[in-house]
Amino acid sequence: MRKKPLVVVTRKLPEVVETRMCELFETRLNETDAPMGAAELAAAMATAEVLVPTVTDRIDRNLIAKAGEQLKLIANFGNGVDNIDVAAAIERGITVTNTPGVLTEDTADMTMALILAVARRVVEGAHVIPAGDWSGWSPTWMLGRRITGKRLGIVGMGRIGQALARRAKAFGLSIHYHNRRRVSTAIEEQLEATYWESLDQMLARMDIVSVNCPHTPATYHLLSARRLKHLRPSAIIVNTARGEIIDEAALVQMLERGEIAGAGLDVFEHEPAVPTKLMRLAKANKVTLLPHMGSATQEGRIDMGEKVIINVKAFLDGHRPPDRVLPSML
Ligand code: 8YV
Repeated sequence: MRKKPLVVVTRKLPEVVETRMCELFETRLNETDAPMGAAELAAAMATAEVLVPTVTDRIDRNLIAKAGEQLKLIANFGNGVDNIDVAAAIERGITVTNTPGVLTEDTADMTMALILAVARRVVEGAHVIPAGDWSGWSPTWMLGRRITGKRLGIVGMGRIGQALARRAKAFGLSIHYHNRRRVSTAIEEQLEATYWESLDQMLARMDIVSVNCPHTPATYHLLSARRLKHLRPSAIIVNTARGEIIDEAALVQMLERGEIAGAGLDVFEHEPAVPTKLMRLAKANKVTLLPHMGSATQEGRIDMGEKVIINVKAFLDGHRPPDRVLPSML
């Protein structure tokens, strides 16, 4: 009987996902969940037919060049594929898939949570009672900013951007967006969304800006030091996409100087490293920082695993996997 193909999973996945993978494939799991170093990844890519990496694995051109001939599929457990050199993989005849769609609503929820947290000082307020610092209600204490009636500028109107727009509309925000391509009139009408061809002009007029585009070479530091300067001093910015899209050092400087009012960040430029200055700002309640939790729901992670299984199974059965990533999509 033909041996089952070897699938190497780089991190610990939900138990039901791992169980099913072990039923279907010869699966090598990572029981300890310790992220793999480059040498370990190279070793996995030398023997596996399928690699299932996550955002914490950097699969660059160099690693791909060293992959064994048997490696035919990289089935990413995650939507963003900026951890993988997709062009290099395809040149080597390796198919790449991802898990789109199943983390849209969870990520949009977390974006909304960050908008509310920053505007209404939720994290700061939540620390008061456990610290024993509450002496009672006061008319002028702990005042945040109202979000109803404010302008939200969404950078990247894909699935997550649109899911955020639906939520934000229900909260009474007016929806503005910048995107590579203008979305259809039907979607614009449904979301009552205003398209800004010029990102600079949109940034200058928003109360809240949310980053929801993928990280690609074209969006690296899209919010550069120069662009960030367009923001109003009263503006807040949230990012649940990728840290690399904002020039983090420039953002920190503006926050320190009070050139913008606040930020809610779930992602960072050099994860898991977070600049000390940003941690200091968090302690001073100038920013809300979350440890990359946008899609972190039990349901979402199982759905992501299910997508990985479908992609791997389809591929190994000789079919085109549903979530193939092509360089033209990036
Ligand atoms: C995932 C994400 O947790 O899917 C993405 O693009 O950013 C996250 O929500 C992570 O990528 C899993 O690999």
